[in-house]
Amino acid sequence: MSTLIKGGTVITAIDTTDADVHVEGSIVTGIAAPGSHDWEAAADTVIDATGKYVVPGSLDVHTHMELPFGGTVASDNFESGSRAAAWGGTTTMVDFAVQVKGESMMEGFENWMAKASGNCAIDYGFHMIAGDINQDTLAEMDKLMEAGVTSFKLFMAYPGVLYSDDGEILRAMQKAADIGAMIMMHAENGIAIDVLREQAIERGETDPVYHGLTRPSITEGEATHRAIALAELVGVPLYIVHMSAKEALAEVTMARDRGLPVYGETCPQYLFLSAEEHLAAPGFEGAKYVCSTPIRPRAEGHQDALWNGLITNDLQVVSTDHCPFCMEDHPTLGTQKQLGVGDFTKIPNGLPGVEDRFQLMYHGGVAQGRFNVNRWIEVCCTAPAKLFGLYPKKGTIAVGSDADIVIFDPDARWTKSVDEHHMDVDYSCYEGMEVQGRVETVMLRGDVIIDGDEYLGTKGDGRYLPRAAAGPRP
Ligand code: DUC
Ligand code: ZN
Ligand code: ZN
Repeated sequence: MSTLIKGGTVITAIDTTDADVHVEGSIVTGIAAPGSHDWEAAADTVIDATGKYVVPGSLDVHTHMELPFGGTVASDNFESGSRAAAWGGTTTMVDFAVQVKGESMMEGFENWMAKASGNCAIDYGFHMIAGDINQDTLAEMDKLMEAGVTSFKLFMAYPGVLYSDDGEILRAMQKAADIGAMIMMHAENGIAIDVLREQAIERGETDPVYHGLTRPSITEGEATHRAIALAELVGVPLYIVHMSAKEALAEVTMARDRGLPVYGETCPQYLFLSAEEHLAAPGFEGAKYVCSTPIRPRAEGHQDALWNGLITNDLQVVSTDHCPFCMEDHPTLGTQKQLGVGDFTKIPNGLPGVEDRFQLMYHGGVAQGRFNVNRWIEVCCTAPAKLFGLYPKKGTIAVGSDADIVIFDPDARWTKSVDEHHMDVDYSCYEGMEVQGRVETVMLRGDVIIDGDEYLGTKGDGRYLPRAAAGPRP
């Protein structure tokens, strides 16, 4: 089965070239000047991409499909969430398997494998959330590396649930350094935040806006500083997830300037939404935007700092932290965001985004003139693939790479709405937003799975991706 994609502009993190792309089976087998090779006659399928961008399928390396959280479960399961990802031009996701207290890491990994396998529309891998660090579970990290889980997430937030103290963090970092793994950090001072939350509730401050006010940016900056210090002590690569605070970005920037292998990720919600407009929306509306780290006040300059961090490469990756919960009762999962009516601490943390990210980043990054198309591909495709051991199989268009390819219309203008998205959640964070740039066709390993308005894939198309350790520093 061979496919020719002709007439388009092929964009990678480095190059922008008018070229034909030849695909044989699941692999890219040729990239050449338009019409210079006689591929058309023998091709089983010819896709005309004239006037369109031909870009790599993107990677979302931070999703939480069907994550149990705060007495409910994220509303997108692996089937619905991965299909929605495909609609948005994402062909690889790396989700988080969770080890809870009292459980082994392997149990956590096997549980998440069972949820995902046979259900995903796109290729998938796992990071491991280490929720119970002790001598036995640390020893298991070798086994996880063998299974292709080469990154471990720790929490400085959520005391009593997923929280690790500094000693546990240090031990996990030491082990990760020994075996060549990456440490991912949810960097917020959860102990301080818990005090602020308790005090707010005592004062009767129960609305969603207090979620953000009790997780001030200084608590993210402090935790980021501490995480970097511990990682430096041990000599382990550190990736700070879902950064929303300028103070945290300043810490990552300083660490990188000192030459440390420290990396930063942000998400569209921190680039496009604000505490003033969204978290502080009237009534219970702000619950839609409750996630951790929180969406921050635009007036404090966090958004501008984050965009700037993407421009300067102090931030390397844009992922989503996709973890949706419905505002009204979910048909099978029941009450979700409304668990927190009258008490913001009970609002499940998380919001939808897996379908939005790639197109939004074109809109905000390229169409609005902040960076060029190559940087868009770098932060959404190439850097995540490199950092998480999937490059060059994923994250670029090159001879020998998987034929995960998106045909993208850079001129299309459309309005985002819950009515047109495919995520299993009853609102869009970007309702009514007019955007430029749209995914038209999506190919997963040589098969077209999205063609305009049609989903052509089948449940279970996605394959598990055992990941290598991160390569030499990207
Ligand atoms: N943050 C969220 O908003 N949801 C899930 C986990 C997390 O860290
Ligand atoms: Zn987190
Ligand atoms: Zn997360």
